[in-house]
Amino acid sequence: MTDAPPAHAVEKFRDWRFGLFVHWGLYSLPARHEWVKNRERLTDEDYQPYFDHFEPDLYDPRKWARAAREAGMRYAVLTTKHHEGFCLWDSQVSDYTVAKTAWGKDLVGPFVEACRAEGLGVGFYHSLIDWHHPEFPIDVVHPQRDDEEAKAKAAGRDIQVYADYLHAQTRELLTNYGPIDIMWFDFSYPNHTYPDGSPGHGKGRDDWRSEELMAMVRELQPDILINDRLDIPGDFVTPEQYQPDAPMQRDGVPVLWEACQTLNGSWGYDRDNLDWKSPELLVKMLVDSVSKDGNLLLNVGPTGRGEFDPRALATLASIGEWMRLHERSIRGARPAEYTAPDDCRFTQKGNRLYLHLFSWPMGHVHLHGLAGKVKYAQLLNDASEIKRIVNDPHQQAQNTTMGGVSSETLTLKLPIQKPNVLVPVIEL
Ligand code: H79
Repeated sequence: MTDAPPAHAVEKFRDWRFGLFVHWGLYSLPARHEWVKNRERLTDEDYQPYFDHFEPDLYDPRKWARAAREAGMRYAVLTTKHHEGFCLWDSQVSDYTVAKTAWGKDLVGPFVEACRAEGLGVGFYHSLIDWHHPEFPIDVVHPQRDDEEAKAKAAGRDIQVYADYLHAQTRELLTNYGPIDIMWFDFSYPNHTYPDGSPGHGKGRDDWRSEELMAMVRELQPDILINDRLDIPGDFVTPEQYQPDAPMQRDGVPVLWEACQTLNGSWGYDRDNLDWKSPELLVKMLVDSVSKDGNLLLNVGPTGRGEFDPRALATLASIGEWMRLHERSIRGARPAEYTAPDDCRFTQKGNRLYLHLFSWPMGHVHLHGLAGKVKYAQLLNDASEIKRIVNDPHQQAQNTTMGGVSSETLTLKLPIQKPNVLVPVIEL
């Protein structure tokens, strides 16, 4: 047993750079956010119709895996169980599973097989929170405060009985489906203070028995990477709907990280939500993550019938077209040792430097510290040459037309028209 994953597993994860998150469960039927049970204070009885009508007749995970692969993703993480408590596999310790619905069969196994067939790494998301289990003390009913309703619901419940269940389910998932690359637990919220200053009761490592759970995960899957939401340090950190400012650190030391982002602000299928991010913004988020040595895990919430809806597919296809032309600057890439100009991001692979231009400059772009270091420059999308201008302060002609640029600076002359790609990349 080890307390860290092997180096080859870490490097594989870093090289992937881009993955698919899938949030799928009973909440896909109300189709108004995966927190609907909590947000709308739905009782188990209110929620029962979604269990009764869950019948994903169009489920074909090969289609999901192919869409991910074509978008340039290299791994996929599925919600085996979200906060609602519904299990997408035939758990032996629960009746609240897909096996007990009209559909009647495991959804996790086919997902794992589809990922493997498309060459994708496989991850399991598993909720620590469980709004269905009879021994889980629900203490977040109202998002702004602990309230009497929550206290009444939590009374007499024994979280250690729930922890046994959590451990048993994790064991099933990591025993029955072969090698799994990522375990993504969600989430801890140690005792906290609400915005109004009132104390909030939370859950953390003692509730989940996190040390013991993590040891079991490593014992069952020695190469797995475990995220950081058990309220003890994990193998990678997981900023949620947030791009960090710089490569992430823990105690001053660089740490593996993965940003997770939604397509439209909801993780579960949310039919009427119109807050869709543009493919351009999503590519920028991917580039931004890689430029800071992180991954991007981009979420799709499939419909209750088991399909990615057309808006999600169109977005993935646009990103895939960009990735087809620019994969070189992303896959296996690392941060660069140079500082990028305003509104640009650098990535680096070997002796190639990739300049990603988030806005199109005014005819030239200035690269400080790169004079004399670049043998050739080209647009990545069409391999068209980009002319380099070395700023020599001794040359009178240049001084009059291009004054004030340091001799350390390499200036690139750009076409007036922005290339017709979401984010242009210049390879140096
Ligand atoms: O699965 C997706 C989301 O459903 C889940 N994580 C992603 C991957 C997620 N939803 N919300 N959060 C994570 C953070 C929410 C925190 C809050 Fe609270 C819940 C703020 C108020 C209620 C926890 C409990 C912190 C304060 C009280």
